[in-house]
Amino acid sequence: MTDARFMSLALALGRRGLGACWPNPAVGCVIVAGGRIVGRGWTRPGGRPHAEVVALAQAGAAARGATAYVSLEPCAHHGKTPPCADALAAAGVARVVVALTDPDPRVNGQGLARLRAGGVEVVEGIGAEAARADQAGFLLRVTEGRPMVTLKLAASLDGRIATASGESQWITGPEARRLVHAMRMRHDAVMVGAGTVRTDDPGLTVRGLGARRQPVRVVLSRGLDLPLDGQLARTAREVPLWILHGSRAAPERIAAWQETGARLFAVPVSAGQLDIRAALAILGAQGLTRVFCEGGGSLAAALLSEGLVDEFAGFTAGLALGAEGRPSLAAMGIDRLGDAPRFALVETRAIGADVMHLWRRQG
Ligand code: AOF
Ligand code: ZN
Repeated sequence: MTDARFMSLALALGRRGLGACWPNPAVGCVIVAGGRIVGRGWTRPGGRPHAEVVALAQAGAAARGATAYVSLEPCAHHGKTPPCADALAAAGVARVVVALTDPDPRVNGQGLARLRAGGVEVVEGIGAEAARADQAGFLLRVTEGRPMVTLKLAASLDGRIATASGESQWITGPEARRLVHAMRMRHDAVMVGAGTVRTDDPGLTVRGLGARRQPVRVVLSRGLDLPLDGQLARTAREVPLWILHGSRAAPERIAAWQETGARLFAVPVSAGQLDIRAALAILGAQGLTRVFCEGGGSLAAALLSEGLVDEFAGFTAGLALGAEGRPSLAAMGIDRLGDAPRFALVETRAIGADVMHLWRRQG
């Protein structure tokens, strides 16, 4: 097998950790000796041990003279564990193939330098494009201080999410809804606006997939006028619930929500709306790398308008609801096509009776 094939295995292993490793990246590692895989590892839930440590433990003495494929530059810093770069060199690994350098200032090229200093041959950039997509959340948190945002919208063929009377259950079928739960599990947090909480009373948990870890539930609500007797309030002690509210929300509402076990964060308000960039900066500062936004239309439009939607998962169901149906997005004030956020198609998937298109932000 070629370097590219082994790296794609390392990337696939790394993806297993997505949603479970924050604030750390989900890294994958494959160790190959004499053309055989002798060790595999991926970053463990909570972010430690690192992928290389797991793979080296499996490889044991077979690591001597082997090649290690790692989806992100091995770390160079002494955290709770010694640097992975040193561990690879000490195990006698002869060659390390790396997809991407790690922009964390504690690493940032120093991992590769340590490997070279230890006499290890280093090859960079194999599988870099795929690694950049997988690591988008970690990279954005380190370089821009915010998590990546995946926006999910499920709509009719004509882009409507409910009838005029508000009926919306269900537009997409059970297979699509199951895929949504699988996507939630691959993110650190699920985020919705206050309107969605008021109309749908969602639980926002991952159900039916044997999930051992639930994503953090994030609600944005300027005035904190959310039902205290709904599913979120009832489960706030079991599954983390973070509420980002306007800095002038009523103190008694803040106190009542704190009482439920939710964590509250005040966000500046600009032009009558929560400052969405400030909100994402708070989530990034808390360590979140991947946020899955499920609407509603106002929050989705705000994120899109600000160019903050990195991936867009659009589910389309085979029915038409007409102009009286409710649109999936609030107004975005776009007059010219040139001002519209644009996305490039990554994947098309038939799912039950529906279709899912995955798009990635352009630019
Ligand atoms: C690796 N392999 O599997 C991961 C790495 O808090 P610490 O000590 O665990 O360090 C966290 C940093 O380690 C994180 O910001 C990133 O730079 C790197 N993550 N490195 O060699 C891994 N998850
Ligand atoms: Zn490490």
